[in-house]
Amino acid sequence: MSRLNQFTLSSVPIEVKRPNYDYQNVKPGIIHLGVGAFHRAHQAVYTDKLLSEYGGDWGIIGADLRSGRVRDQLDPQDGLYTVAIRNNDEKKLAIIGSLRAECVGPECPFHAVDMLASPSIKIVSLTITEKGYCHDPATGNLNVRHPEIQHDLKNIDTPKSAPGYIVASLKKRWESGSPSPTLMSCDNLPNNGKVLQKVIVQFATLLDKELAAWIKDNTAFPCTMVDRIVPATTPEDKTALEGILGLRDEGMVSCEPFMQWVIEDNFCSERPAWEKVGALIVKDVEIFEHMKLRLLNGSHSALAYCGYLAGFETISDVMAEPSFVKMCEVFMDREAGQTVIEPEGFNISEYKKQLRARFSNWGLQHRTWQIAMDGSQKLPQRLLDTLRDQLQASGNIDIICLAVAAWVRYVSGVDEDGNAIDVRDPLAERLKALCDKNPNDRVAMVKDVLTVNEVFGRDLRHETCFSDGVIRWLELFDKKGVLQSVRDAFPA
Ligand code: NAI
Ligand code: CS2
Repeated sequence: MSRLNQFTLSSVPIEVKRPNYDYQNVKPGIIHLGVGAFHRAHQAVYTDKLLSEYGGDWGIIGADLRSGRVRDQLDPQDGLYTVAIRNNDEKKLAIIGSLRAECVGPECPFHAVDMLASPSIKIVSLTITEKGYCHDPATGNLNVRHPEIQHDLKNIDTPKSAPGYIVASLKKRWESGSPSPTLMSCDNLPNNGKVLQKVIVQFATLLDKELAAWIKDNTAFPCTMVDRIVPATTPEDKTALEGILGLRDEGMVSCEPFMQWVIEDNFCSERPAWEKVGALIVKDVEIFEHMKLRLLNGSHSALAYCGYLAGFETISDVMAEPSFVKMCEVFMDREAGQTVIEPEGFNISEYKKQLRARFSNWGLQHRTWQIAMDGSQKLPQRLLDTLRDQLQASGNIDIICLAVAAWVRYVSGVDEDGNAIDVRDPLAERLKALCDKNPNDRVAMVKDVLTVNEVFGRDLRHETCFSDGVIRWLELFDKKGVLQSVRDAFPA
């Protein structure tokens, strides 16, 4: 089967949207670190629309710091790939041309640093997952004990970590008198720009205090809120697309119709006019970010851990169970919902209904296992910040306790049928060891797990209403399983 590329593009069905601009000659102005599924379905789509309607030197170079997988998918396709927008049984296709080239850090760190340091690059954006920041999720500080940070501080010319690559490139710019780019995080982190700034400045300070001062004075780190549900691409997705396109597209991604991008107006360089294609440029992102991280992502994690343990493969499967829908409604209205502020012009009750409809979109095979990944890096901003606010307010924390209990059960590495769970998390080993210390004593287990400062800080272990709530749910799960526990608690 032929591949999608510049020569076969004209053969795709007429209804498939394609680049109507000279995508092969667009000058790059952006480097994106972490060219995963989300970037290809979100920032690259906004930028493709901008190039199509307004032009500009805003081609994107994708830089991957882990593997050449995406480069190998896109290079044979001249950077072209398809976004398959799924809404239950509806599907719309668009071929994107904004990703112009790929560089792979581990293959040639010098080249990647040089690309990042190029004066023509005005924006360095990131979707490297929460763990890519090498930070302590509870405090946002750089984790100086991280093996890659340790390596990069001694080998800054051949970095391995994202902070290392970024500081190495800023050092080159500083030394050559080139202006700094804007560094724009698009990861699901609270105050993501501030988290990025903190780890970059703390890393640079350990390397060269003058460089750190230059970065502080010359670089901008806008915060963003990003939203589009983009599951990992499956072989079935690619086969189904092949049947429609009549071409093989190894770089395709599937996603929902909804997309939203809120960007802080804080740039030290030129930027694409993303507001012309639907992004919101605002003074303060925080209320948008709270709304999204706590309502969408908090619900997502609760549904993922409970749903996985209850034996559901995808989020839409979980939402087909009325008691989980009820749990989600109560969480959104009485727990997370009470801690967020409704942004001007937003109808938050409509937003919550829309979230539940988005979760129920069975056209997206969004696996509970995928969302359950990296929970140690996700829980703080998705559930524990809400918990702290609730502990100071009305104390509605029962579903947060339920979600944390399901997470503890999940990271113990054994499901309700006694089968091993393939837990993917930077702290997986440490968490499992803590759970294995007292496998049958939930009080001791919870006490041990709450000592993980990177996740729970130093305060939450002292909140007995929280620890007692988690213990209660864990003991309920032992007695009657997650599904029955949720059905009894949230009769639909
Ligand atoms: P993905 O697995 O498709 O891509 C992850 C990317 O991060 C890859 O390029 C990988 O090489 C890179 N990466 C992973 N660990 C890294 C590390 N330690 N250092 C440097 N790079 C690293 O995941 P996807 O779907 O693209 O999501 C990435 C991030 O985008 C998420 O973690 C989240 O922060 C954000 N996001 C994802 C959404 C989604 O629905 N998938 C929606 C909203 C935000
Ligand atoms: C999901 C998010 O995988 C996960 O943790 O909760 O990627 C979610 O799909 C996005 O934040 C939606 O914008």
